[in-house]
Amino acid sequence: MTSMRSATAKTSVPSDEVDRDAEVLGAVVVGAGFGGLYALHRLREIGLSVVGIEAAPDVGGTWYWNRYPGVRCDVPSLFYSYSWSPELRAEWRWSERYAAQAEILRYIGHVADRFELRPLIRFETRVTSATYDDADGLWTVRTNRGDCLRARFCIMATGCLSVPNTPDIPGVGDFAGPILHTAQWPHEPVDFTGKRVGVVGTGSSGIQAIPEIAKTARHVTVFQRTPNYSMPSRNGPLTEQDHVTFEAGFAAYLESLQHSEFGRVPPSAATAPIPPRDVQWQRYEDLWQEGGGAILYAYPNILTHHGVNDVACDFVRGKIRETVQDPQTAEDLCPTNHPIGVKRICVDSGYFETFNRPNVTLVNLRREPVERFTQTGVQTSDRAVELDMLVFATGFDAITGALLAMDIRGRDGRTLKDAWAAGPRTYLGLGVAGFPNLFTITGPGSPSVIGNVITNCEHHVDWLVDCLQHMHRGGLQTVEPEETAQDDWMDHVAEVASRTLYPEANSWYLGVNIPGKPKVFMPYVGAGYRHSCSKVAADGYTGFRFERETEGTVR
Ligand code: NA7
Repeated sequence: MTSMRSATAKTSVPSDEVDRDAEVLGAVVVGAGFGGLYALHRLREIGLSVVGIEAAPDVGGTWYWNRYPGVRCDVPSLFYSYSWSPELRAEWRWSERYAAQAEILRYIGHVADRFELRPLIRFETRVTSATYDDADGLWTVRTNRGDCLRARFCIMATGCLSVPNTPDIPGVGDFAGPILHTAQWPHEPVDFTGKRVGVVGTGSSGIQAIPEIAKTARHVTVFQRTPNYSMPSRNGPLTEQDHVTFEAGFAAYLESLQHSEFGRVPPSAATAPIPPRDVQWQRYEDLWQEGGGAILYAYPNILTHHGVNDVACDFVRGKIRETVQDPQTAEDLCPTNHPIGVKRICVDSGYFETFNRPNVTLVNLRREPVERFTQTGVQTSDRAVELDMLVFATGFDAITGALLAMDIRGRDGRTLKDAWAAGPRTYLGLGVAGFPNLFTITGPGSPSVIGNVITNCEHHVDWLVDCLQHMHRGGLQTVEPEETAQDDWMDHVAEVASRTLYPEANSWYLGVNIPGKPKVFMPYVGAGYRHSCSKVAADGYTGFRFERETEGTVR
């Protein structure tokens, strides 16, 4: 039930720390990736004074930082685009089916220029804390540059893949050569010519980078802890006709987003039949030839039923064995400890073929663990590998990492770290009980990284803008989830995941890649998420409670 209550008079920000004469903003938006830019655009459009804060020197979010060789989006470019501006769609042309990072960054830069968003953003500035003041219902946002901003709303568009994970492997500090991380890649070209390069990690980033590095390096040694399922992208140029055809079907595509989406588990999964193995096999073959990650929607129950998923796993393992000439290397590259699709499926350009090159060696860390890094390379249980350069493709403290890196304090000074000590808790992935007027774009408990993150960002921004307009119309000062609604939602998120194969993998969806992180399945993988959000709004924001404006409220 939506409820109202009057503001309490507690102050969690000592008054001497805050410049109370400073201009009060409508909103601060943290992050200038796809979510943050759209939030800035929409919030300004509805008349809010808004400031964006971005740690990087430019827009782009994860696409600003991840510039390693071979980096591409695993969602087709035509879909991995903003949907909200017909003009933008009409004027932009993607050159390839799967855009490379540089082109995606150009696109984001173009959006920032075209919609004049850059002047709203303070670049090279990192938010260190955000503190809610019970006394006046405002957030105080501080940065590493000494800014102290006061705002009614705090929009966290900090991204799900923005805090790189560098594992603490013994001796890594002893290594004398350069150490690079795919998620913090240098801006100047990295020359691998004549170099012996070690790559740790075989998720999407490693799988994209390894074939490119191998083209010029003297030798690449791949240190693999878990093999992954990867599908060929069959990348290629896009034509004008491709864009025209896409636009012709655009309305239907938007409509389809309201229901179920790629990568989510539809209700029909529970009752869908299990097709005969040969029928499945042929379908997977067709999708393999088509390229991309479409295997995940081959059947509604592929992510819920081993009878379907196992056949897809066998199929991909068969492809790996067909492709990789050395039988032991092929076996080591075959994923066996998790179902397909329950870690984000990888989309590659010649990954498995790369292991046929004479200058590429696979080290299976399950059989041959790393003992330590040394000054000249890596000592495994079996051998010393001499290296000139080391590349960590070891992923991210995903989904919650960036939120928890800031000191966020809600009512009564309670920290988000404390509130999420046992794992993240949100209502719809949009807000957190006890943290009024704070919104999380693609937060934990929402589909977030499942499917197309851009459309997920757009949906969250549109939802919160509607909510803000509802508040404006009703003279409402604050909004926050009811604790019970949040509990029910998180139970639902967990229950939906438990009916799938997702929990069977040690994935970053569960947080298990980060030592000490609570093991909680974070994304919402049910269908009908948008419908749930719309219904909550249509029913008067059920599960959220509001406080009324009082005299002196800043609007
Ligand atoms: P991922 O998918 O988290 O992959 C990270 C890889 O690094 C994965 O193979 C990990 O093995 C490996 N890893 C992590 N820590 C270690 C240690 N200590 N030793 C050896 N290997 C390790 O990150 P990506 O950047 O590739 O992709 C993230 C998302 O970006 C991707 O899903 C797309 O959506 C885009 P593990 O599997 O944990 O055994």
